[in-house]
This record gives sequence, structure tokens and C-alpha cells, in this order.
Amino acid sequence: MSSADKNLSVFKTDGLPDISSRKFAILVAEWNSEVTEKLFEGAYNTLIQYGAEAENIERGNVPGSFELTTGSLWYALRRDIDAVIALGVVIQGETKHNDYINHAVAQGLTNVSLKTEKPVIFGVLTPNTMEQALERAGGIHGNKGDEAAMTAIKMLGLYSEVARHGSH
Ligand code: RBF
Repeated sequence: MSSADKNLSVFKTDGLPDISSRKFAILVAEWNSEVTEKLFEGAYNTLIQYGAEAENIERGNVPGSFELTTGSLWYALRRDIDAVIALGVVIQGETKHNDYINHAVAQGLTNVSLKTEKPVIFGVLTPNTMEQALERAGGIHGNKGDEAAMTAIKMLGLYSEVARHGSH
């Protein structure tokens, strides 16, 4: 199976942490909302499937992917939030603007994560076409929202592991 037709949302699920008392924020960009809503569904359902409580998942909407950085920072600064998942879709190829947005968001979310010492997950699709976006949001290539949620869970597990072996 080539990577072109692989369902990319297959991940290892052994050794996942107990997330029943963990609190998550999911940020959703309104641009290309037909896709970002599907990413949200994937992320939300995956958190629930692996043990999160519905009341511990908060959703925040931002106008476009560029605003994911600031929105994520506001949530990540909250003491009660353990992890932030940022979801957006930036379709490439129409204008150079897209490259600027992608780089700004990738760098911005990295900064938020480092500043707050919390997992801040990059769930931004950067496909060439809307069709490719839909294929990765519940289509033949799986759902990147699922993967983003699983990444948040795994990073919380790693953090517990690291903290158990030392002191901060
Ligand atoms: N936001 C997205 O989430 N996806 C896009 O594909 C997207 N394309 C844009 C293209 C242009 C030319 C501009 C000006 C904005 C675009 N945005 C997009 C919105 C951007 O993320 C942000 O909301 C606005 O630039 C306001 O800061």
C-alpha cells in the first residue's frame, strides 16, 4: 500500500494514559468550516472514545487559522486546561498568503506550547484542493482530527511519564 492511498489515521493505542479527569480545549477555525467541523467531530469523538468526559472538553471558535495561535494561548494559559487542539484548513495554491498563514500558525502554536509547557496540537490541514482536505477529514485518508486528539493524549502520557521520573 503506498502512502498515497493509506489511511493515515491508524495509530498505536497501547499504554495510553487515563484521561478521565483531563481537560481539553479544541479550537476550530471557521474558514473552510465544512472540513473543520469534520475535524472537530473526529477530535471530539476520539477524546471521548479514549476516556475523556464530555464536560471536560471545551470548544472555542476562531475566524481563521491565523487566529488559532492567540486562541490557543488564551486556553493554554488557563490552569485547568491540560491540552489544546488547534484545527484549521488552509487550502494551498490560491495565493501566497497560505504559506504565510501555515508558517505563522506552526511557529505560533510551537511558541504557545513552549511558553505554557502544555501540549498544543497542530491540527491544520494544508492540502492543495478542497477534495484532498475532505479526504483527510473523515474520507479515505482518515480524519486528521482523530490524529490530533490522539497526539494530545499521547503527549499527556509522556508528560506524566517524564514527571514520574524527576522533579520540575
Ligand atoms: N484562513 C484559513 O483558515 N484558511 C484559509 O485557507 C485562509 N485563506 C486566506 C487567504 C487570504 C488571502 C486571507 C487574507 C486570509 C485567509 N484566511 C484563511 C484567514 C486568516 O486565517 C485570518 O483569519 C485573516 O487573515 C485575519 O487575520
